[in-house]
Amino acid sequence: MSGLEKLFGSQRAITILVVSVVFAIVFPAYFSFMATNSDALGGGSSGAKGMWQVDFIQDNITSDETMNLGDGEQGDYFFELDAGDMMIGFVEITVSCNDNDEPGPGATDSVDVATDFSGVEGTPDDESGSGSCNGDAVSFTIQITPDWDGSSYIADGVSKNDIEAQWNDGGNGSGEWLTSVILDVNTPTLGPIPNVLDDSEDVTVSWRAAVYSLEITAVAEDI
Ligand SMILES: [Ca+2]
Ligand SMILES: [Ca+2]
Repeated sequence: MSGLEKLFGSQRAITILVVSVVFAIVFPAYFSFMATNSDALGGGSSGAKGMWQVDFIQDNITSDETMNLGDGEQGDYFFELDAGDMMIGFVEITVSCNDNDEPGPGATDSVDVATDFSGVEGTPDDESGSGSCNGDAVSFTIQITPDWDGSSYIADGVSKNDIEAQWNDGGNGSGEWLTSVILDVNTPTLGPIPNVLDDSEDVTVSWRAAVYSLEITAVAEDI
C-alpha cells in the first residue's frame, strides 16, 4: 500500500477524490464561462442585453352605472378599481345618454362632466367636458402606464430588467374613480307649462380599465 492508499483506504477512494477535485475546479469555470457568453448572446440572466419578444397578457375590468337625472341635477358615479397582480395600462371613462323625449332636432339634452381622481393612487390629472345626449356624450382616456397600448413588439439591445422597468404602472391607478355629471334638459316650452315633453334623462357612466401582465421571451438571434 502506498501512503495515499493508507490515508484513503483504497485505490477507488483515491480515484473518487481526484475526480471530485477535478469537477470542483472545472464546473465553476464552465458555468462562469457560460454565464459570460449568454450575456453576450442575449439569453439567460435578467441584466443581460439582448433581443426579446415582448407580449402583454391583457384583460379588462369594466363597470357601468345608470342614473335618471333631472334638469340641473348632479349624479356622482363611482368606480372602485383593484387590478390585483396585474398592471393598469389606462382607464377609459365614457358618459352616454340618448335623448329622444321630443320629436325632431334642436332640443337635445346635454351633460357637463367633471372628474375627481383624488381617491386614485398617483392622483391623475382631472378631466372635464361637455356633450350632447345622442349616444356617447363625453369620453376620457387616462393613461396610467406611460405609452402603453398593449401592442407586442421585439426589443433589441436592452435587458429584461429594462423592459420590466418600462412597463410598470408604479402602483398608480387603483382606488376610487369619481365621475360627476350634471344634466341640462333642453325642451321646447309650451306656454306657461315648462318641461311638458321632457324633464329628465338616463345617464350612464362606463369604465374600462385595460390591465396587463408582461410576458418576455428571449429571441434566438441569427449568428
Ligand atoms: Ca330634450
Ligand atoms: Ca330627456
